This record gives sequence, structure tokens and C-alpha cells, in this order.
Amino acid sequence: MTTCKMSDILAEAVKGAAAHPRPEGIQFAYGTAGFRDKSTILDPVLYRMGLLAALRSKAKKATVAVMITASHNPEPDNGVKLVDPMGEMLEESWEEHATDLANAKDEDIGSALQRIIDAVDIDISLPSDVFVARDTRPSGPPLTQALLDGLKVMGSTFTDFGILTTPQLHYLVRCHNSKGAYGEPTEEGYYKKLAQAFLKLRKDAGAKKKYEPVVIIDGANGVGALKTRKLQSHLHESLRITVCNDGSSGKLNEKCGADFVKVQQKPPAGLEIQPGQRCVSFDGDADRVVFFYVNKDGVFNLLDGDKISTLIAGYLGELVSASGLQLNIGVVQTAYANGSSTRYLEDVMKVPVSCAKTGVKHLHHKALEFDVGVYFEANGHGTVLFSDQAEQKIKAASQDDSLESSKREAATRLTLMMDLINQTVGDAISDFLVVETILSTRDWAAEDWNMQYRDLPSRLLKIKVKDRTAVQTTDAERCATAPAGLQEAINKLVAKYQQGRSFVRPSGTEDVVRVFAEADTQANADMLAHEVSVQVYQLAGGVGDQPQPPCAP
Ligand code: NG1
Ligand code: ZN
Repeated sequence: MTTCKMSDILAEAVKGAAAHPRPEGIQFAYGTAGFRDKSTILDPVLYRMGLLAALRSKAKKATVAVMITASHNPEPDNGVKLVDPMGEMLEESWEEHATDLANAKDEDIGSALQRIIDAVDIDISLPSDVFVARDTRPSGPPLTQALLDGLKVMGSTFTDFGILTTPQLHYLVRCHNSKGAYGEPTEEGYYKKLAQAFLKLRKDAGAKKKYEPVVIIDGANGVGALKTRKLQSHLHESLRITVCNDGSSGKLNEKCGADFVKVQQKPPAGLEIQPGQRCVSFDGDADRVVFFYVNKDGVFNLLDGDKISTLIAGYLGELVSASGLQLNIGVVQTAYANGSSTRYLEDVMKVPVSCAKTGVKHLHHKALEFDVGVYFEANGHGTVLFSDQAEQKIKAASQDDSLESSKREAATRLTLMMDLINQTVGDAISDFLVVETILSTRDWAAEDWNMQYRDLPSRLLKIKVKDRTAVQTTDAERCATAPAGLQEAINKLVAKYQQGRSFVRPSGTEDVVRVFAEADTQANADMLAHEVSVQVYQLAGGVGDQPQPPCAP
């Protein structure tokens, strides 16, 4: 940087805004997934996030990262989120700074930056460094340019990694800031770290009766498909992967991808599936994953985030017991977790379960309370966190020659699982390899995994209202505190149904109120969701036509 005089930098930032003018009348908000909107209006937001990322880097005295993606949203959308030095989501208190800066008028950018500098007490003369990546959306390159313009104005150094999955960028920034302790800070380093752990965990696998090392991946026509192809050469012949929806013809997230499969409860377009064939769907930036198969009667079976966390918690729990280490394992879910999964974890597996608010940062935070914290949203976003102390104990046990070999062996497998798991954030590629490892070790087909517990039928609906903030909640979103009377109405409806459960909350990413219901049969879950929707519509200012009852099957 040629000068570090604050007034010069602020004046440059205002001048630079001329090339990235902010449209009148739009309010942006940094929500659970950063900023997300139609890509055509995001240019000024990206410029400002360049300015902000430089400040964040100065404040943390470390490299931070910026990911340009709208995940599972349709292709014309895009978005941006900041990543903190150890690969965590941006600290919550900075979300407000991001929103303020994004909404400042062009000429007020200087004072908006000044407010942040004063509030956080940032030494502007410090250097800043930012890692940048994007998904495959066509709007990615121009939006990257706007971001880089913001970084350049601040005199920040940066590395533009081009197209990466979201979790790859989280991995890279953590490797870089931990000086390689977390892994080699390159894309190749990511594949090598995962593949080495995966191959070692497979080495002693004996002959299999049920598990077949053959899988079809639905890449959502996005970055996950490209990166899985790169990973494949590192896996040698250990796993035969067919990548479908690889972006060569279809559109990103259109009738495919993890969100489509979870919400529609059906296979994506573009896959030819044999009965029992294990299939995997990634989302548009490859931080979510769900598995599914179609049985011999043609019935679709989904193995979502709840099934994944149950599988992982069960296996890690066995390894911890076998190692003789005293470590507590817990699972973190949201209210969207299927009730059967919570009951199975608590009553059968005897694993403590915590419920967090929607949004991975809330789950991540709660998972830190355990030595080994497994967290997943039902939609397939999740990972496992090992506390520093757990990590040290596990590593020490794996090298302790005085331990019985079975204990040492279990600890060694745990160290390999730690390498295979991307602890920075939910990672479709890493989670996929973790699941494959466990299924192979257990010699399970998808059907065996699915039989652990039977999901309760559920329904997720969305209702448009005048102002979604009219709905407020407490108790990890399971209880509505506003509008008046809504929770009482929900309680009455729920009481009519066997195994009924329902809750409502305002979405953090769309202008809607979400309604969730589950019950003993699909028809009852559908009816309960409908009846609750009508209450939301009537009490919370619904717009458009009143919700219609579900059609009879
Ligand atoms: P909202 O729109 O707040 O429900 C959705 C998902 C979250 C999370 C975020 C971020 C559901 C019901 N909600 O949030 O779990 O993944 O998007 O992408 O799946
Ligand atoms: Zn995603």
C-alpha cells in the first residue's frame, strides 16, 4: 500500500463506488447465508464486501476469505459470504457491519467504513489479505471483479482461487492461517488429505457381502461435480463413482441437487437408477449432501442429514469406547430434525441431543460444547467437531505403545476420521467419503442404513405474509411468541394427530414463513401442515389466496 492515511483510503473507497453504484430502494441484509439475491443487483454489494473483507482481515490480523455463491438457489441468483480465519462463518457481530455497509449510499461509504473502524477499533495501517473463490454461476466472474475492486481500493493483497466448493475455501483459509497444521493450503492438498485418510481407512476392509463400492453422484450441475472428478483420480479403484448432472447440459440446481431431492422427496432428473443403487446428491456449492435409493418396489428412500448424523455418531461412539478414552459425544440438530431420529439417538443410542436454531453457525456453536460434537441440519449440511483436548487425547492414544493394540487401533481410526472430516464447515465431498467409510466398515447397503429407524412422515410448506418478522419464536424456534394466539392454535391442532408435531418460523433466506409438521401418516402430516398454514395466514397477515387443503392421494 502506498499510503495508509485513513482519510485517503476512505476517499478512495467513495471514489471507487462510482463504478459500482447502489440502486435506490433496495435493502440488503446479511442473513444466515450472507447476502443472497438476484445476481443482477449484487455488484455494489460485492464491491462493499471487498472493502469489508479487508477491514475484517486487519481486525483479525489474519487472512480471511470471501465465497461468491447462492448455494442451492436457482442459477440467476448469487450471493456472498465472509469466512473467518479458521474457516468459521463470519462472527455474528460483524453481520450488522456488513448490512450497514451494503445499505450505505455511495457517498456515505466513507462514514460507514469509519463507523466500523471506530466500533471495532481497527488499526487501518495494518496489512490485509483475502482468499476469494466462487461457484460455477455465470454471474461469478463479474461479481468477483467487483469484489476485487473493493479489495484493491483498500490496498489489500488477495488470492483469487477461481471456482471452488464453499468448504474447499474454508479449508484453504484454515490451512493458511494454521501455517499448514490443518493441511496443505492448496486445492490438491485438500484432495490428498481426504484421499489419504479414506484409503487408509479402507485398507484393512475385508470381503463385503452387502456394501458395494459403487455410487452415483448428482452434482446439481455445479461445482461439486467438477471437484468430485478431480478427487476421483486420488481414490484410485477404491470407489467407482459415476458423476451425473455435471453441468455439461443441465442448469445449476434445476430439478436436481440436494435441496430438490430433500424437498421434493424424489430422485433428481438426469439419473438412471437401479433398485438398491446408492445415490448421492450435492447442492450447488457442495456444502450439503443427502443419500437416497429406490427399492425393488420403486419406492424412493431418502437418507438425509438426520440419518447421516446418526450413522456418524454411532460409529464414532463405538471407536471412542473401543479406544478406552473418556470423551463425550453429542449430536446437535434443529427443530427440522425428524422426530424419529431424535428419539432413536436419545432412547436407543443413548446419545445426548441438543436443539439449535436454524443456520449452521448456531449448530456449530452448540457442537463446541461436546468433546466430539456431530451436527447436521436435516437438509444435509453438517460436520463433526473435535475439541482441541479430544484431538490431543486421540492422537496421543494412537501413538501410545503401552496401550492394548485394539485400543490403539481404535484411536488410529479416530485420527484418520478426523483427517477425513472437514471440521471447518459442512462439506458434501468429505461427508460423502465419511459415510462411504462407515457403510463399508459395517458392510451395509443403503437399505441396512435406512433400517436404523423409520422416519416419521413430514411436510414443509411456505406461506407468504406481509411482514415475516410478525412471526417470532423462542426455544430454538419450537415455540411461536408472536403473533398472539398462534402458538395456542398450533398446540390445539397438534393434539388432534398421533405423533403430531409442528412449528413455524420466519425464513432467514426467503421472504416467507416456513411451516413444518410431522405425524403418524403422510396424509396426517400434510393435513396438520395445512391447518397450521391457515392459522399463519390468518394471524400473521397472509397475502394472496388462503392456503388450500392438500389434494387426496
Ligand atoms: P431458511 O430459509 O432460514 O429456512 C434455509 C434452510 C436452512 C439453511 C439456510 C442457509 C431449511 C428449512 N432451511 O434457511 O437450514 O440451510 O437455508 O442455506 O432447510
Ligand atoms: Zn450450499
